Amino acid sequence: MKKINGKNLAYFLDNETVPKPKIEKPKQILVALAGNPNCGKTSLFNKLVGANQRVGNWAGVTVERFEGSTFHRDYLIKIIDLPGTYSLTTYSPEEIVARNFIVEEKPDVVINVVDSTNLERNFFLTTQLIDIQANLIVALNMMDEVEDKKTQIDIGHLENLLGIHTIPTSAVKGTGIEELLDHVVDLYTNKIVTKHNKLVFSDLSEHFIERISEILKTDEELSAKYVPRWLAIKLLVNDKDIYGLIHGRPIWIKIHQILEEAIRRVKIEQNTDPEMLLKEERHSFIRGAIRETVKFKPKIKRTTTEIIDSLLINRITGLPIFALFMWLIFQVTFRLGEMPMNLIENLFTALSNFIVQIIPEGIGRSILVDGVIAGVGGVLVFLPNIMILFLSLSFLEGTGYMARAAFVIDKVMHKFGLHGKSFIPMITGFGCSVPAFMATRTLKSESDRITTLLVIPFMSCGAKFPVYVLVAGTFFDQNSAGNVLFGIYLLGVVIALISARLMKSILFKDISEPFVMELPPYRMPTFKTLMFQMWFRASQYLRKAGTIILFVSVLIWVASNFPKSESVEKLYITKIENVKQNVNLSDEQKLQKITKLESKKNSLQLENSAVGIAGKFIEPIVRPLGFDWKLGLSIVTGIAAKEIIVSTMGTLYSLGSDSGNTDALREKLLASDKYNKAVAISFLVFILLYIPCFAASIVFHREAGSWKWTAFYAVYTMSVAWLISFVAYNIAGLFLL
Ligand code: BGO
Repeated sequence: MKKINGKNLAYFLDNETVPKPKIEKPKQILVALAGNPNCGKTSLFNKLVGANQRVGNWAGVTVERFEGSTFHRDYLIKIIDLPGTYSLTTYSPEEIVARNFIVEEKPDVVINVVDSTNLERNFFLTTQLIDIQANLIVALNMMDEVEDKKTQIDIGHLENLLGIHTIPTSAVKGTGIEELLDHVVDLYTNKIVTKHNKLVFSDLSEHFIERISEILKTDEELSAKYVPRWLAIKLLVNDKDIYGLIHGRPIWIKIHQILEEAIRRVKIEQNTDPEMLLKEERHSFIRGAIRETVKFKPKIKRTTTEIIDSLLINRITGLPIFALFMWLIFQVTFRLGEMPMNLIENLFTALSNFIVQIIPEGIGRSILVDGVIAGVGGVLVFLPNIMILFLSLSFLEGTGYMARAAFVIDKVMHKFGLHGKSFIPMITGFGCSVPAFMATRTLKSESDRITTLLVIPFMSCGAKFPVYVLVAGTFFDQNSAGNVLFGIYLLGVVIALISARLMKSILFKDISEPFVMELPPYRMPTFKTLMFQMWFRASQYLRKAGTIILFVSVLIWVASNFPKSESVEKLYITKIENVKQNVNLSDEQKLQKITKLESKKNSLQLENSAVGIAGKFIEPIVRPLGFDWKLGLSIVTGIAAKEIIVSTMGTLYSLGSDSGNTDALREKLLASDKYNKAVAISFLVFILLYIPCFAASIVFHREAGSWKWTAFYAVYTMSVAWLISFVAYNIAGLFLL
C-alpha cells in the first residue's frame, strides 16, 4: 500500500470515496456585555473567552472594540464587550456605541455586568436596558467583595423583583462563569425568559408613555425596528437622536402635542420636568429593590434618609407610625375643619333667612330654600374638611412618605395575597375611587388588578366624608368623633384586605407576582404643588355640587313634595284654623301649636309623596340595620353620588327656613327616637362599604372590562355592606345603648 508521509494511502482514498460526514456548523449566539466602567466587565470578558479574543475599533470612533468567542453546550457564543457606560443617553461616544449596538444590532442576549458592591449606581443602567427590552441577564459581579463586607443579597428575590435572571459572579475568582453561560444558552433557547414588565413608572409618567407608545405603534416601519415604549421614554427625556428620528414623520404632530402636555402637567403636578421625573423614578425603583433584597452590615455613619427610613420602614415601628399619621389626619381634619364649617353654615342660614324675607311663601321659595340651599348648601359646608383631608394626603404623598407606607404595608399585603403596589391605588381610593380604579393599570398581573379593583370601594372616598362628619359629629362628642372616623377608615382597610384574601384564594387561586416597591427621596413638597392638588380636588367637589347635586336636590324636593294628599292638606288647614280661632289660647301658645301642626302635616305629606312611597318600599330591606325609610332613601340616592346622601337628608328632614344649616339637621336627628349611637354606627358602616358612585362604577366597568366583574362588584359591595352593618348594629346595640 502506498504511503504518503508515512500515512496509509487507503486512509486518503477511503476518505475520497466515502461521503464525508456532514459537520454541522455550531449555532451561534451573539452576546453583548454591558455595564458601568470598573464593574469588572473586562475581567469577566477575559474569563468567558480566554485567549480567544480580538481587539479592533468601533466604526467611526476611537473607541476600542473587544470581541471573542467560546463554545458552550453546542453553541458558539460570540461575545462583544461594549464600552463601559453609566447610562444609555448619547452624551459620549461610548454611550452611543453601546446603545446603538444593543438597539440596532439586537444581540441575542445582553449580559449586564453589575458591581454588586455598588448596586445603587449600577442598576441605573439596568433600568435603561429594561426599557430597551433587551434579552437580559444580570451578572452580579464582585460577589467575593460583597461576601467579605458581610453584605447579604437575596438573589432569588432580586431576580423576581427585576424579572431578570441574576447570576452571582466573581471575575477575579472565576466563579459563576459556567452558570452564566448556561443561562445565555437557556435564554437563547427560550428555556428561561426576561420579564420586561417589572419597571413601572408613576401613573403620571405611565400615562404619557402609554399615549405616545400607542401613536408610535401606528408607524409600522418604526415600530418594527424599535421598541415603542423605549422610544416614548426617550422622547419624554428629550433625547436628541430619537427626536431627530421621529420629528420628520407624520406621527410627530400628535406626539408633539402630548409631549407639550406632559411638560405642562409634570410642571404643575410635580414641579419638575419629565426628564427629571423619570430619572427620579428610576432611582426610587432602584432604592426600593435594594432595600427589599440587600442587608448591609450596620454602618457607623448613616445618611439622614437612612436614619428616617430606619424608623418609617422598620418592621416594628413602621405600621404603628403609619396608623398614627392616619389617625392624626382624621383628628386634624375634624378639628381644624370645624371653624370654617360653622362659618359656611352661618352664611347659608343667613342666605335662607334673606330669601324667606324677600320671597313670599310658595313653591318657588320652597324649591330654593328646602331644595337648593338644603341640598347644595348641606354639601358645601364640608368643603373645608375635604380640603384639609386632601391637603394632608397630598403632603404625605409629596414628602415621599406614602411610598414608604406602601413599602411597610407590602409585607402585610402579601399575607392577604396582594402586592404592596396595590396599596397605591387603594390609598388613592381615600381620595376618590375614579383615579384609584385607573391607578390599577400599573398592576401587570390580571388577578392582582381585578382583586384591587374589587376592594377599592372599601377604601372610603372623600365624598363619603361629609356623611361621617355629620353622623359622627351628631351622635358622638368631639373627642370620640375623630376616633369613630378613624375606626371607620380602618374598618374599610380591614374589609378590603380580608376581601382580597378571599378573592385571591377562591376566585383566582394564585399568589401575587413580586414587583419593586419604589422609594422616592424625601423632600418638602412645594406650596404651589400642594395648593394645586388641593384645589384640583376641591374644584371637582364644587363642580359636583353645582351640577349633579343641584339637579338631584331639586329632583328630591319635587319627589318629596308631590303628589300631595288633598285630605291631609284640608284636615290640617282646618286644624290650624281652629287653633287660630281659639280665644282661650295666648298668641305664643297659638304659635307653638301651629308650628307643631305644620310639622305634623309636612311629615304626613312627605310619607305620602313619591319619595315616601319609594322609601317605604325600601324600608323592609334596611330595617334590620336599624334604618328607617329616610335613611334607606338617602342611601339609594347616594348611589348617584355620595355627597347627595347629606343633601337628601337635608331635604327629607324638611328644615324649612333653617335649610342649609347642619346644626338644625343634627338637632332633628338627635331629637328622633328612631336614631341612636347603634343606628349611627350601622349607617356609617353601610355608607363606608356600599357601592361607589355612578361615575366611579362606570370607570370600574371600563377598567375591569367585563359585565361579569361589574355585576360581581355591585352585588359584592352591597352584600358586604348589608352584612357588616347588620353585625355592627347588633354589636353596637349591646355596648352603646
Ligand atoms: C484592578 N472581584 C474583585 N474583588 N475584583 C474584581 C472583580 C471581582 O469579581 N472583577 C473585576 N475586579 P475591570 P471594567 C485593580 O485593576 O475588569 C477588579 O472597567 C488594580 N489595577 O481586577 O477592568 C479588577 O472593564 C489595582 O481591578 O473593569 C480591576 O468594567 C488594585 O475590578 C477592577 C486593585 O475591573 C476593574 C484592583 C491596577
